[in-house]
Amino acid sequence: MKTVHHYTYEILRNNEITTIFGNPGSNELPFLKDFPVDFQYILGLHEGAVVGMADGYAQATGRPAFVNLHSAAGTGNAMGALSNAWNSHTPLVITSGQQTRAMMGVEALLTNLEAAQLPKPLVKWSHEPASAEEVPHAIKRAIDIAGAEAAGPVYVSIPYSDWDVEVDEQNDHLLTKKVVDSQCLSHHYLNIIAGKINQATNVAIVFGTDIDRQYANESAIKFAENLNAPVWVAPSSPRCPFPTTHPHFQGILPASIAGISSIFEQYDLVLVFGAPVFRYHQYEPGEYLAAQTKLIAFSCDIHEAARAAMGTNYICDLEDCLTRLSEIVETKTTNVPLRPTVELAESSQHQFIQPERLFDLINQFSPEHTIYTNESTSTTNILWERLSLTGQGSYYFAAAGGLGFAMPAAVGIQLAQSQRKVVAIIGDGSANYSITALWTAAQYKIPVIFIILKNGTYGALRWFADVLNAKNVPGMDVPDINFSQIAQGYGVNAYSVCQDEEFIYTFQQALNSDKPTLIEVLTANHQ
Ligand code: TZD
Ligand code: CA
Repeated sequence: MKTVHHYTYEILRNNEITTIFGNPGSNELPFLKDFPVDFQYILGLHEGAVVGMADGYAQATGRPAFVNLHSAAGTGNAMGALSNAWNSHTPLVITSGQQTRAMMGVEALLTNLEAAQLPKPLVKWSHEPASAEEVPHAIKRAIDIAGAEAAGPVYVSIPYSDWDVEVDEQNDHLLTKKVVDSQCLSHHYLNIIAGKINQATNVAIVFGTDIDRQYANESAIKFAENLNAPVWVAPSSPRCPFPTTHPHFQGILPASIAGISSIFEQYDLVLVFGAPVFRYHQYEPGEYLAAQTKLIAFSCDIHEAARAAMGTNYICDLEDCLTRLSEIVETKTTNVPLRPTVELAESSQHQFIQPERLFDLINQFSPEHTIYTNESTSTTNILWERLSLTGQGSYYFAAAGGLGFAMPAAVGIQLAQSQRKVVAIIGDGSANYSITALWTAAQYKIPVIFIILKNGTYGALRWFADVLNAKNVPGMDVPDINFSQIAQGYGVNAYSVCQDEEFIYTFQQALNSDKPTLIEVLTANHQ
């Protein structure tokens, strides 16, 4: 007879999952015992970093990633990271160890109370199997639910007494069982949509994160070119769906109601593909859209579509609908507006490198196909203006704005994409939330380049305090943190720089290294 342990690893293998991200405790040891040689275990030192790494890995592979956390405390530590995974439609199968069934009732130490409730509402499905016999089925069910559109995290709590239980060989069916989901628009709807596009005079396109996640980038370019329409990237987009170097690219939309409607005032039709309508942030009230502007959106996610404040919203596969629409829409004859050219920043004469200049240098010296993760909050607009983000999977940002994503995500992405360079651009505030990702990068020789922008403050919050007219707010500064010492303590080569030449030199060294590097860059003179 085969055990729950046996079937679980077989199911994972059959679903091409052989990497486990985790932080173990006693409840998890019976799952991890006799760890198969064809699997790799990636140890994270804090569960926020564990889920952040798995999130990056899942996003970069386009496949569900597997996580093993320690009971309630481990799950609790991971909740911030889970909010990002939930919002980026990242397929994650998160398991946690539960107390042995015999002692759950008396609530022995490490019992996960109402385990299935704990990660809600940030999971698509959450479950604790009613018996050991159900565990293999629950694992397969979790993988299928996580991966199907709209993809997202799921959670399974497994009592540690279950692993050695022998189960029915009918479970063999789970090894070949498949779920295929396909959401193609009918001809009927496609023709209605094409009719509306063809009738419109001025059309604007918005591309969002799911274009990149569903590998629809090339179809998005063809569609925009065939239609001859300008393209914006959706507000707060966690991925880059359209090349920032393309002549149709107009920039990233502002994240406010009034800001968006004023940009689209002159258009009679806005088409949104693969983004919420819209992911607002700062509250600037106004019309959602001007009266003359209509909106049609295409999404993989019914909740996203249902919560949109306006428009006609279709649930469909993005690649399919873009390709088929491209064939039937008529090219617009209006000119695509030219984006004002961004002047390269001057070298600073001071003992610091201004962010604009730093981004220009990063852009100039990064090799082709570099992947960036970003958690330098006050410089995000500068990044979108100055970095060449081209090709699929070139940019990752915390989808829920939860800090502590971009450092571990970079480690997971680099693990998945050994052929491309991964550069993590991190603020000196953000760097503290998942700093332990440095240790995993060092131990597993994952050669991420971490660039820390050191301005000594929570810059984005200072900006927000102005927007909210909130004066005399405490807790806005983070002085006196030595990131190169911290990084060295975790085993990562690290440098502190404040001038262009120093940065260029260390960055080039880092690009040629097969180990991770941290470069701490002074970006303001008040520390
Ligand atoms: N905690 C978590 C987990 N997520 C958050 N988003 C915040 C706190 C609030 N927060 C922001 O939204 S931006 C920010 C904080 C604290 C400042 C980040 O500072 P930084 O970057 O040094 O990383 P800048 O460029 O100086 O803003
Ligand atoms: Ca900062």
